[in-house]
Amino acid sequence: MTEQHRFDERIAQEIAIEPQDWMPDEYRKTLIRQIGQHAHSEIVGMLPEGNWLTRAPSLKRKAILLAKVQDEAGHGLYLYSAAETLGCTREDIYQKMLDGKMKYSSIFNYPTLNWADIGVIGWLVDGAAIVNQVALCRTSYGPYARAMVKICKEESFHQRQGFEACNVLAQGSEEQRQMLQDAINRFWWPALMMFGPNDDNSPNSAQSLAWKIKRFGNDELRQRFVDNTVPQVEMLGMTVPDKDLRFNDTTGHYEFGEIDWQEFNEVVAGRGLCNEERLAAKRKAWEEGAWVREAALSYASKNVA
Ligand code: FAQ
Repeated sequence: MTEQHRFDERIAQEIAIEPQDWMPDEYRKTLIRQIGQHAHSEIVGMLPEGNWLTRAPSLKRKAILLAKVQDEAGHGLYLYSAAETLGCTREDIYQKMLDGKMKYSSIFNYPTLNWADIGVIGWLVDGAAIVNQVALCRTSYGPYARAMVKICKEESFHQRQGFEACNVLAQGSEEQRQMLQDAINRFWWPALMMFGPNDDNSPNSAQSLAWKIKRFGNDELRQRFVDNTVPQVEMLGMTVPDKDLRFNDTTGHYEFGEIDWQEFNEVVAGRGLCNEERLAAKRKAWEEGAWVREAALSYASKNVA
């Protein structure tokens, strides 16, 4: 039996591929790309919410937000570790992100303008992330699948705290309700974009599905998110900014309008509202943290001797 054959059999039988196993070069490359981008998203994703840590409306909200942002850092670290089991170094892929040669999720290139944005990020952005990541708990690469299990538990807390914060605003003053509706209006479409292009425009989907790296197509997961979330928007007494949204009694699913793919492509190409600001912040942190890396290396080398 050839190595390729053994690999194909493991995939067919749903036996996880582990770091020491033989795998096709393209499978390895695809995983480094996806896990690396996922790690970068977690790390860059700390910035929009970090922006509100010093302005949270109460000590309770501040403590929750601080815990959430720290969780995102932890997710980034698991994911960089999972990527490293494939033979890349985190310095290399991190540098590629800083140089704009590796992507991170489009969603983090939108600004957080008011406190409601923080609730809406937890509710909608982490909500979308969970739909995508629950599916990845069964991805074919063992270290990625295992990282996803812990990450999903934490994302679930993030989603619930976001919904709870939105619920408080929804029951507040007219001004608070307007603030919430405004945040939903700005984040709804970008949240739908998190699932990536439509399946017929998704160059990586067919192969990733065949390798069981992805377990569902982009459109199926996006539909699941819309079906889960529209009733929650209604529960808050808010509206979805989509005039084409309607429930189809026959299919049991919501039909929704066309995503602005031009906007998606612009943001992914680096021309969104905050792309430059986000990368500048990460470059600054990397440069200013050089002394910490040097000190840690020096300490480690003394301990070895
Ligand atoms: N943004 O052929 P496909 C979080 C790129 S959750 C930017 O469909 P694929 C939690 C794609 O990379 C967010 N780029 O690609 C959190 C590809 O480009 P490439 C992170 C996008 O990989 C919450 C090209 O378009 N989650 O961080 C986007 O099969 C709150 C063609 O697309 C993950 O990364 C996009 N939205 O499917 C943190 C989940 N969509 O690489 C802080 C894991 C597509 O060929 C605060 N990733 N592209 O040059 C995945 O499931 C997949 O990679 C998809 C894309 C579904 C994102």
